[in-house]
Amino acid sequence: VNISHGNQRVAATLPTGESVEILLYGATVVSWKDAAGEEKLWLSEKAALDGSKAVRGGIPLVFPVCYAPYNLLYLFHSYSVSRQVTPVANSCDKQVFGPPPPNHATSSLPQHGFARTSNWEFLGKSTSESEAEGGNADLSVKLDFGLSSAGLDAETRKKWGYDFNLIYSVTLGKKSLTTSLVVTNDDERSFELQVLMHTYFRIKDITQVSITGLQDAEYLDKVDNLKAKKETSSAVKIEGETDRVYTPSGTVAIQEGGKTSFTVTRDNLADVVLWNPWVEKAQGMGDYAPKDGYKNMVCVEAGSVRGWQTLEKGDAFEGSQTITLE
Ligand code: TA6
Repeated sequence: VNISHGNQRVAATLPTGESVEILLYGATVVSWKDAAGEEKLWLSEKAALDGSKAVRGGIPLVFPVCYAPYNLLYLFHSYSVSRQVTPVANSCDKQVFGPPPPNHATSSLPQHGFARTSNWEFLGKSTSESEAEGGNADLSVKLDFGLSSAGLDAETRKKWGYDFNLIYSVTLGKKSLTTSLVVTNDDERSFELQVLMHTYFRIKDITQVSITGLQDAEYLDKVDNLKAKKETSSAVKIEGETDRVYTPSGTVAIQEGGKTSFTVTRDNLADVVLWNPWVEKAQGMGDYAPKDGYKNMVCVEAGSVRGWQTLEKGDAFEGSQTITLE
């Protein structure tokens, strides 16, 4: 396993050719290639890679808050209650309108929190061999990154002042990539968190893509005034701007032309955000290029974003996703 650590990034290559590259900025995975050197993640040609803003593409890490639809639903709800307009009465009320008061501890943080725009430390690597069929050992390499409250800039500390520690691990295997986050609460108080692994998958042609594993899952539809719906399709197509928070029961897969390209399994991350900006939104993002890039990407994002996880002092939260190439 070849590891290079420099120029604010860490790269690893397996003897069989697979590779991964992570910026210390945001611990953002910016490249994942298979043994043939084919790039599996979508990265905007205008993505800022100099630490000036969150990376447009790869796998940005969203923590401690995801301004997902439910947040807007919460604001919408409190707005409608204050205006004595009947609030959005729907099945997600109980799950979505959880305990947080209107001015939640994360409310003054930037969109999608501070993890993806903080400077992380490279904590080191470990390799492991797993017995593979046919006796040849499957080598994998795990790269660990750390961010703690002590490492946060003062301005962010002021906005969200809890003592915490994050360890984010990226494990590259022959046919898989696992990203795992461990959050420990080092504070005297408990705090609430959300996490989302905002993966931009590279695909050849969005018109040939369908997402499976979502059937019967409830979802919040951000492009249809946040209505709570139930997925009826066994293969969800992307035919326009799509922004949904699903709570699927099992493995989700990305198919191209009916053939599975990726499967995404989750551990302790109940939700999956499905996002494609489509034409107008792609046009409106300054760091989104090429403008027709929406045809070559789909975001399938494993996370815990509906409601909040409460982390008691001294406790740890762990969530991970494993993406497998089929
Ligand atoms: O994950 C979906 C989403 O929340 C969309 O609503 C859109 O805002 C997207 O993330 C990109 O957010 P960003 O802050 O990276 O521009």
